[in-house]
Amino acid sequence: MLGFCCDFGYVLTLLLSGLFVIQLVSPLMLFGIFYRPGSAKTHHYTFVIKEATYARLCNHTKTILTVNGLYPGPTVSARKGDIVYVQVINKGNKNITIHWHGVNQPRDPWSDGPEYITQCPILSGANFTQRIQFTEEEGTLWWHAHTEFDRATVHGAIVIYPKFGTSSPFPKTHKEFTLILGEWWNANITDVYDNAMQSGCDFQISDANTINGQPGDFAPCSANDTFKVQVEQGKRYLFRVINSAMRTEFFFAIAGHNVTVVGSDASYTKPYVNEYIMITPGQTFDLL
Ligand SMILES: [Cu+2]
Repeated sequence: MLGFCCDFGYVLTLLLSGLFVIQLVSPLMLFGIFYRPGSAKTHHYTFVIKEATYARLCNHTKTILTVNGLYPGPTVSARKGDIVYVQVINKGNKNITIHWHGVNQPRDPWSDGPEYITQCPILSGANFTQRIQFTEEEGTLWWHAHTEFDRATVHGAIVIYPKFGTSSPFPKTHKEFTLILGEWWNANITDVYDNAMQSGCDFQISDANTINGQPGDFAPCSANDTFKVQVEQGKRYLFRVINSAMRTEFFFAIAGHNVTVVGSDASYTKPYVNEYIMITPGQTFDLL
């Protein structure tokens, strides 16, 4: 009996100490399994919001709000699992926010962009650093201003590559291109917004549709500046198509070719072959 008691106590002590060791070790083990040095990176970008002069459609020169003077704005690129810090310096003439369209931002919605919903706008003359974590997203998204109609010119692509050691579930491509579909107004975009708000009528229709900020070659005075890509016959290309338009749904096709949809809104899809895609504002498609 005594022996049994001792044995039992001994076993219990062993068990308890074992549990303690397991409790102590398991987080370390998990840490060891999932932590790969250098696998996730931190990136830093600086977005200076400022006015810049652009001319489209037969010298309709106007001042537009931009990031770093660029229209469309700079591409943010990272790998899945990475964290990006964007310091937004507002040198524009109005308050603004930047939104990371389609990024989940788990437990960190406070710099997601929608003005007066997840954050106050960044005042003219102020700056604010926003953190974007790519936890689930892989493929193509975009960022844009989230104040009034500012996103008409304040927008750019987000490209999220697979983690190191993993690859996209579609055949390798020779090269990739980002195509941001958008709209150009000859009028000041703030006036377009204010007129619609004051009258209660629909927004004035844009003067041109654009690809990477350029109207098509059939638009007036635009043939020389049309966005062009060079491709070689027989090679496979990835096109990241983003609809940054304020109000227009687009049909997009490549003459003489079918397109294969392999992703949408930073998620891979079952490959789908068609002659064209229909893309709504805010949406992205990855096409082969
Ligand atoms: Cu959006």
